[in-house]
Amino acid sequence: MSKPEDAVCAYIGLGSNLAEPVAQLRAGVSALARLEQTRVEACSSFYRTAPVGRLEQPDFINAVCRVRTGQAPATLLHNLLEIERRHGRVREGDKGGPRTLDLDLLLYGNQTIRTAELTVPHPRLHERAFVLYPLHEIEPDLVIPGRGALRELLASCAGQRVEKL
Ligand code: PH2
Ligand code: MG
Ligand code: MG
Repeated sequence: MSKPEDAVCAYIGLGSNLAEPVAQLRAGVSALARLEQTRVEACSSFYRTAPVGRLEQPDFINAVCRVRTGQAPATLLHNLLEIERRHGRVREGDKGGPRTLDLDLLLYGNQTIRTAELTVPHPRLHERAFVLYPLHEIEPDLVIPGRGALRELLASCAGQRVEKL
């Protein structure tokens, strides 16, 4: 990292429910570790989770990584989308449907970002057990900008099936 003092802590959600999801997530974590100016500091366990939204699709495998990065949010987003593409992600008619690899920028420091391309914190993160449980595993005391304590958000989605592998 060229200027470590500029590096920011960011959280990335990983998800897959197609083409060997566990292998997809492992490859996703490796790809994050190869990003420029970026170090993977922590990775949660992998979780088997019930699909949220479109229910008629296979269970997902989900995880969350904490990275320290010198990349600006838009650059990091661009690179996450590029990794998804390299892992066979096809986006036509994708809307919440099955996917080989999904990499979501969940949090970028304590920043709130709203551009045409990117909303941070991720707009649905606070209501999704498949994000909150792995996030809580690696960062139990986290406070989500605009949403409050992660610990308290967890309680509100306790009905969603999430099983640690
Ligand atoms: N991703 C979605 C929609 N629904 N459900 C689970 N369990 N895990 C996901 O990663 C997921 C989802 C859209 O990104
Ligand atoms: Mg997603
Ligand atoms: Mg996504």
